[in-house]
Amino acid sequence: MTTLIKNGEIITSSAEFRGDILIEDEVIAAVGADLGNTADTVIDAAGKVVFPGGVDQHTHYSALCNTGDQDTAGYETSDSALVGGTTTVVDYAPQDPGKGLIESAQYRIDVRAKDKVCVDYALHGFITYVTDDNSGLYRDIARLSEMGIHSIKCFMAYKNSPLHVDDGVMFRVMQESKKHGITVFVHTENGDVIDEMQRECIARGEVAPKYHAETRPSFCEGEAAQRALYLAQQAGGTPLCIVHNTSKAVCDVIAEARGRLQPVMGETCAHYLFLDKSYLANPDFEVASRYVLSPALRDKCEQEHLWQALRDGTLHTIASDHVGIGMDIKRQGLDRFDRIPNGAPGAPDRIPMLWSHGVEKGKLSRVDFVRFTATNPAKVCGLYPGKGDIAPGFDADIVLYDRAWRGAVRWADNPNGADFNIYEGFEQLGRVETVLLRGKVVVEQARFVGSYGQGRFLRTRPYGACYTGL
Ligand code: DUC
Ligand code: ZN
Ligand code: ZN
Repeated sequence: MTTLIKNGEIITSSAEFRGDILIEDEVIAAVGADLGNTADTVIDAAGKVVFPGGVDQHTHYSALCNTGDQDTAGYETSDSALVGGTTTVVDYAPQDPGKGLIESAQYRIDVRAKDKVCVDYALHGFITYVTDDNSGLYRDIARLSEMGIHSIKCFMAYKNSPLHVDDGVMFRVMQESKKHGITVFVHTENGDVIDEMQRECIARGEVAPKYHAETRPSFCEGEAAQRALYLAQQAGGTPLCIVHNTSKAVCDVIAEARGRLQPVMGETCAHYLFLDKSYLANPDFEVASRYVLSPALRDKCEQEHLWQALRDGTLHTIASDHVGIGMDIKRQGLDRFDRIPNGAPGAPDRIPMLWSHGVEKGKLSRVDFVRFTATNPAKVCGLYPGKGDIAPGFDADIVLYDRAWRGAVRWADNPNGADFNIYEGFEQLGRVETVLLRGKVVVEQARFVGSYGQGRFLRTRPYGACYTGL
């Protein structure tokens, strides 16, 4: 089965040119200026921009929220990520209650994702039950590699919750991870300081959503990153990826570590580039609580620092931190901001928002857009080569984007598993028109035409970008 995409404006991680892409079965066979007209299917891409399917390295499908006992929206809602141009996610696999990392990840593949997932997916291990005896945890880290998992997340925030990983355990996790080719993904916020600030704030009767940002300032992010990096160095040089960076404070710390050649990669998320903490100040809880994310939205001036950090190589990837929770779950924190479950959906909007407000506004070159949304995440997560670029031998995960389309972001146009969209009403320049997943058309005229369960579990390679370079 061959497919030919003709006459597109192709953008790869290193070049832009007008040309054709020949696909044989699931894989790109050739890319060139004119590959003829002979194929089982020919797709006319004239007037369309053609780029690799997005790789979103940070999503939370079917996962326990950080407060309460409810799950986020399931893998069947990843259809909307595809409609938004993302063909691969690297999803977090938290420990299920009473289960270890391995058992939880296997259950996720066999039950949670099976017959539902629409995108290809890899998994990050995710420590959510630290106990007094963590020998089982360390044994599981040694076995993650056998399952094709080469990353694990530690939360330095959320003191007093089962998510919190203290410095001692994190240090041991780093040592074990280094031995087994695993990159440690760290949520760097100082849990002690945040806890203290939150308790003082609540005691003063300051309980509205806007205090979420006031009680987790950016110095907490910078300090925790510094500590994590120092510990990783002492643990033997464990590769780190510092996730969802929001501020100059943390970017300066990452830049300094990279300057001394420490293996560390930096991620930011689309919402930190386009939203700021004024959204949390909305007097209507139903609106403000949508923007309770952690780390918190910052002052607007931080956005420029993040763009700069992307351009200068301090940050490498732009993820969504997609959390499909609706207002029924957000309302758990109606009387206290610290009880509002953190996170918001974003996977479907990452590509259109970055194209509209990054590329079209001159913040990002087209090639950088491809690098930050597809190639670099594939590298960081050990999926490259294979995913994240347009070149012979890569999976034929391809987006045809109609630059000329004009409209606005509307939840109703691409429902995301929750009942709101944090970018509702933002101008949208262009839209994802067609998506191919491993050579098969799964989005046509901006509508999902694939099947539930079509997504494939992807085994990652050890140490991510340490071998592929960034
Ligand atoms: N961290 C995440 O990575 N996602 C949601 C909430 C959080 O704290
Ligand atoms: Zn986090
Ligand atoms: Zn997250």
